[in-house]
Amino acid sequence: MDIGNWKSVAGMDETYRAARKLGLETNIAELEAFGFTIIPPEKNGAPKDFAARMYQKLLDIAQSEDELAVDLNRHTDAEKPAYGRQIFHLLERDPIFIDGVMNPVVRAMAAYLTGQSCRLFSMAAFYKDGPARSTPMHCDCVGVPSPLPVYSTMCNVSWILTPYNEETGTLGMVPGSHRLCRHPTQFEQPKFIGGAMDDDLVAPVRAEPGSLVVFMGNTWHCTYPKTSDGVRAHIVTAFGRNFVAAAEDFSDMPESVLDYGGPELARLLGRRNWQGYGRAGPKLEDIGLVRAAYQTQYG
Ligand SMILES: O=C(O)CCC(=O)C(=O)O
Ligand SMILES: [Fe+2]
Repeated sequence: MDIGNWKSVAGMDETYRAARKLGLETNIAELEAFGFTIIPPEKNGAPKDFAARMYQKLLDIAQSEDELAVDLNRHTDAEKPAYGRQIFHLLERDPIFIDGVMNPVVRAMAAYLTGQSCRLFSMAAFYKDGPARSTPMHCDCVGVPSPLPVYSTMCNVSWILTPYNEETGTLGMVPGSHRLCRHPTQFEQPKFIGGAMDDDLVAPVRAEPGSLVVFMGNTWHCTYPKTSDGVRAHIVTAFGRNFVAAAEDFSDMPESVLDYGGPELARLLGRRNWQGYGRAGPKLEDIGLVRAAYQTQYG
């Protein structure tokens, strides 16, 4: 059907038309039904070699950055939320990471899940070289108490950079868990992580490099133990609704990043936030940017 400029779903009309144009309607149906979807490389809206170039940049950073400069990497696997090495604050390191955020498919999925006024929450690489333990079952609504809102407060749009399957320690999703609106309890760890939950409640993500794995913040996920040698990596572009404080502090982004990404990147990085004002109070135009979000969930 034709999607009109429908006031009752203001924001979704435009987002849906964009998603349809990009061939993403099946992915939206999968997100609704299962809480996650895999967008294959041919639909990722990027040049063919994009994921390979992004991966090469990540490898360069992994080699040149002191792993222990990242606080989480100084802790034992048993203490930290995700196993393996993490690499943060990527945007300023190469324009390819900015392209990874501004990609039309990434943006359409982020707007579908967290509204057009969504902002970038973080961009981080999950990087594992050689065998690694599983990351326990969790959902990405960090700090949001249960019951979680039925709509997504957060979403995860991840660039898969290496082959993802059980042996390489892929993500394991619990299909349908996005409707439970709560965090998993300690009893909801699968047997392969040492818990009591049947392993067949978890669906492994099988994806080629260049795929985008997209899931709602409420969707439960973990990772399979990595038994393969070599590197397995994905880069998360996480988005949050306009009222969610970003995990990452983007205030030190060089002007060159903002010039490259343009006004929409600046907005995504919080440069137009109405929150955080001083004595002069918030700017009316910036309050105006989130007004649509209290008319509908899609603005
Ligand atoms: O790769 C991992 O170990 C964890 C990944 C994850 O939880 C995520 O991308 O949200
Ligand atoms: Fe996660």
